[in-house]
Amino acid sequence: MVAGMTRLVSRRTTLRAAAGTAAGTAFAGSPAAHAATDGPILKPLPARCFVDFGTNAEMRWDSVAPGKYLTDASRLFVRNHTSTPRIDAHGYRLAVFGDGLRESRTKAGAVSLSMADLRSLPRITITAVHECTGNGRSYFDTQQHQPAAGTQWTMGAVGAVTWTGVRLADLFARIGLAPDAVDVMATGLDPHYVSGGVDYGAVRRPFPVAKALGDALLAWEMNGRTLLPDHGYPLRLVLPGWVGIASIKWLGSLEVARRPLTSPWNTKWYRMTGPSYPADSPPLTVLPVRTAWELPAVADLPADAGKLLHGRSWSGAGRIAKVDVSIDGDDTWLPAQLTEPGQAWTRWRFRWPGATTGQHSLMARATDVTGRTQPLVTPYNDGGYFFDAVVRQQVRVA
Ligand SMILES: Nc1nc2c(c(=O)[nH]1)N[C@H]1C(S)=C(S)[C@@H](COP(=O)(O)O)O[C@H]1N2
Ligand SMILES: [Mo]
Repeated sequence: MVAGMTRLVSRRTTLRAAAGTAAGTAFAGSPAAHAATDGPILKPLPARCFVDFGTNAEMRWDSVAPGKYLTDASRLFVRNHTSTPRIDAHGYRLAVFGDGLRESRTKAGAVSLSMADLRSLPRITITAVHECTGNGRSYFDTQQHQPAAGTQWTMGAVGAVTWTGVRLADLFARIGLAPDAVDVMATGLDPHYVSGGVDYGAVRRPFPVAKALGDALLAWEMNGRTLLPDHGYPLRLVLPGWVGIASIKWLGSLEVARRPLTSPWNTKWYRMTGPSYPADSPPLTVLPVRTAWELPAVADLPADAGKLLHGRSWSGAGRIAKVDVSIDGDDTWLPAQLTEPGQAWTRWRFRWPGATTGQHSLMARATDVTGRTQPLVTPYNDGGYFFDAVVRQQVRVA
């Protein structure tokens, strides 16, 4: 395979050298060559299953089937900075360049990989939690009375899916990295992100080489099927356990550098900012522990004995060890039954004995194997990130 990749790389280099600038325009670095958009989100967003925010859409937890472990691609939340591009997989190329490659390459001289090239590499399938950094943001307002600007997600900007693709470590082993490579910049092919009159360029975020050589994946399948356009077709980066923004969709290029890289997505956004955080608070990486009930925001339940309630808990760092439920406002906590104990994403159920008629506020909190758990209050941050406090689930029993 190493020899194959060497041939592949040198063949393309030769092609490019021969074709000069013509090949330069054909390559994936230019979104105009491949990306046409005709709506912020292309997949259907039935109101029963989604809250539609325009460029973003969250999954309704009360539409989740308790019997299903993974989240269907058709039901998974979408978070677009602009809109879903339509990319022709045949013309698609991933560009890999930078001075962090063993053989330093400029963008114009990048290693250029087709989907067929990538599919010829060893493939793996992993299961991972996929979640937006700002999931739960609306609770800063509704539960803590301190609103944070941004999409007012409840807890539905999350799912668990399988990803199939090639390990970035395997690709980089074939291309060859410099021993002192530091950072990798992943850049998307979607339209530039323009906000408040400022063009911030293509959506892009750097990450350390250590993560690239760890569990990072270049994925072309979700749940065993070709990626949907909204989720990054034909290729996206997946950084398991990390904030959603780290997993760049419609991946156009990877720049490997021997110096730290920056973009507004790791300097301006997706960091903790606000009165209680230092100015140099680091870019957010590992997702916190969170929990959702498979119920609407206010659930109406009939007043009969022994209600079986369902929910899920997840963590970016580790596996969920236990989930506890309080039906008396934090006085006593009772264990929920975990369906997949020890997984990063687990279903759970809780039998609520003899609920009295009237209004109730239920609490559920998970603890992962690293001991991280959910607080009763999440310290405020301007971006509304990482709301991991216990959500008060409203229930009306009649
Ligand atoms: N190119 C590109 N990649 C992107 C984004 C984007 O707007 N453009 N959004 C990011 C954010 S903030 C999140 S939470 C996830 C959402 O992935 P999904 O829409 O497939 O659920 O993709 C990330 N990758
Ligand atoms: Mo996100």
